[in-house]
Amino acid sequence: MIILLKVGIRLCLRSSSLFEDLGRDFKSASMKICCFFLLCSSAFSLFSQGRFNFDEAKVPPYTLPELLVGADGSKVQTKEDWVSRRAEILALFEEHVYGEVPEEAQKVKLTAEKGLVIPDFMNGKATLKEVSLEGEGIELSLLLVIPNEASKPAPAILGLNFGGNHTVHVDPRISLTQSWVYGNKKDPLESHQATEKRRGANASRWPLEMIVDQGFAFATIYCGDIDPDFDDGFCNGVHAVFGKPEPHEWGAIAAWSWGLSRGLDYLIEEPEIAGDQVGVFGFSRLGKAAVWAGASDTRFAFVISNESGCGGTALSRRAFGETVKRINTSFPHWFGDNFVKYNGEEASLPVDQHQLIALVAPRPIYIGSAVDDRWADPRGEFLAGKFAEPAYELFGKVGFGVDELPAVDSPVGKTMRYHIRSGAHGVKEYDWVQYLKFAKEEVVRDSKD
Ligand code: GTR
Repeated sequence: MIILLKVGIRLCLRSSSLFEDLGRDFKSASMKICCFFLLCSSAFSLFSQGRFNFDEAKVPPYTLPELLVGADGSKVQTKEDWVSRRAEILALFEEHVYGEVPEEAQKVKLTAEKGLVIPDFMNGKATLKEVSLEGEGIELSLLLVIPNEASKPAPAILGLNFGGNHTVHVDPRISLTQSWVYGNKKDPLESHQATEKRRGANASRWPLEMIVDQGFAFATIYCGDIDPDFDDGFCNGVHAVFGKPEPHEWGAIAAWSWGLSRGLDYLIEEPEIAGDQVGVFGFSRLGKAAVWAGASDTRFAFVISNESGCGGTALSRRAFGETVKRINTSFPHWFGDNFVKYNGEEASLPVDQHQLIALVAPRPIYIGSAVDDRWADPRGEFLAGKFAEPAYELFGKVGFGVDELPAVDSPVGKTMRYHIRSGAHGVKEYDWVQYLKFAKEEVVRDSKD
């Protein structure tokens, strides 16, 4: 909107110099109207942006729901006590936030149909396999990259991608997705069908060589194979297969998480993958899905959240950046319909996101923020991790090990880790260097102990 404002002012100035050149009477009514509307819309946008708080000093006090006190008031003191408290928290997130996965969807077993195999992928560093997970009219295309040199079975990282599997690497042999894809300003894609143009378009987010060089396999599924990311009243994707959800049932984030679990079903059976060392990774909206997948499916050995923000690892009650009302308004299809009740009413939510992180305990979790990604509330992500620490402590696990937000580009913690990277919302090489180091230290090493 700053740009709009500048354009509006520039047009006003240009129109006034035009009068001088051409005479006052020449000023066209349409020019005036155009300038007026541009200025009004910029002012309106600035006003609405002002409804979101980006000032630390203006965050009002808030009280978080108890982590280690059961619904009946009993105190959780041991990891044995945690079992029932964990179940209560999980049920609250299902009911009020992400929505429950319908029973038939929980029971589904997809069949793995093997497809393309490229044994010399990335100059022979890895073998690429395409596997189609099918059943009940669902077809999820999983792309798997297995290091050729590393010891097997290999630990793996599974993450959803935003644009189709062909966008994660430039190799022309990777199949183009057949699912609905997003358009953008440069390439509006009115048909919403993938084209060659986007091959490798998101490759910078997926440093496959680095992942493979560190001995990890990598697997990805396009989120649109599970549920296309637009509001269609829950009529497409897996929602179409299992029926229109009730208000307490799944939105797109829960559907994407469900898809991640179907990917894991396959990886557990894949002989070249260490099924007990598969972590889940996600960025932004797909980071929200990754954390919910890790929280709800304990078979995921570790969780990596890259700037998942509101509805991910940022506290909802902390009034900074994106709010529950805003996310439900911009993306009405992401959460279960019950979540709308908490628009502007974060204080009455029965849960907050520190409890989501606690659901991952005692498994390792890495929360990555970026300093200029204020919309996602980096401090709120750090604090959610901090307030989840007591659940990890029940298992003798170490949390971040610091009380204050660390300096930029200085990761902290052990089983629970956190960094605030310099720069904006995105996935950078810096992030992956930390995530792989963490996974090696916390997961691969542990399993060999
Ligand atoms: C934003 C949304 C965020 C985040 C992001 C993304 O517009 O407000 O919650 O998820 O999109 O996924 O890119």
